[in-house]
This record gives sequence, structure tokens and C-alpha cells, in this order.
Amino acid sequence: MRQRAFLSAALVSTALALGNSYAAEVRIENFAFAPEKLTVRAGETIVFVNRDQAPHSVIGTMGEDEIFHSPEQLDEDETFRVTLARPGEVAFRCGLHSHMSGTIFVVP
Ligand SMILES: [Cu+2]
Repeated sequence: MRQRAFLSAALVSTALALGNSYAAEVRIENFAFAPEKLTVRAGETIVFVNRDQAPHSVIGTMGEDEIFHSPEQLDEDETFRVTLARPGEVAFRCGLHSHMSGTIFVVP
């Protein structure tokens, strides 16, 4: 019991430390997204950060609809933030390298 309470407290303080900045970070590294699959709550912000020297971009789609699109080229260490308000499954990919893709599960 005591251990469980400690774990809960640790999780709460992690959430508070993140505050309103962002909920999740997706690194773009070695021509891949990391993580490739992630879950966030609706309304939380995701930050994509390019750690490659090569430029990349991020395009998100929900079904047939494009719901976000970063600048055409994110250069090294550039970031792109997106806040997803609607629950559902969002597929994302790099507009420059078609093999780079991932999925965001947005939960209510
Ligand atoms: Cu790319």
C-alpha cells in the first residue's frame, strides 16, 4: 500500500512538472520517429523535435482529413508543436521521407 501511494505521488509530480508546456515529445532521429506510437489526452500538446542534420517534416491525418502540417522543412533542432483536441487515431508521417511514420492515439 505504502509503495502504491508513493508511486501515485511520483506520477502526479511528473505531471505537474510538465505543467502546460507539453505532454509528449517525439524525437526525429536517424530518419525515424521515436516513439512511433504514443497516447495523449485530448487537449495535450505534442512537440516534435528534429535531432537529425537532415530536414524533416510532420503531417498528421485523421482518416481522410489532414489535421496538422509542420513547415515543409524542420531543420536540425527545430521543433513543431501540435495540440490535438479531438479524440481518435492520428496517423503522422514525414512529408520528405515516406517511410517515416507513426500513430498518436488521442484519448478523451
Ligand atoms: Cu523525414
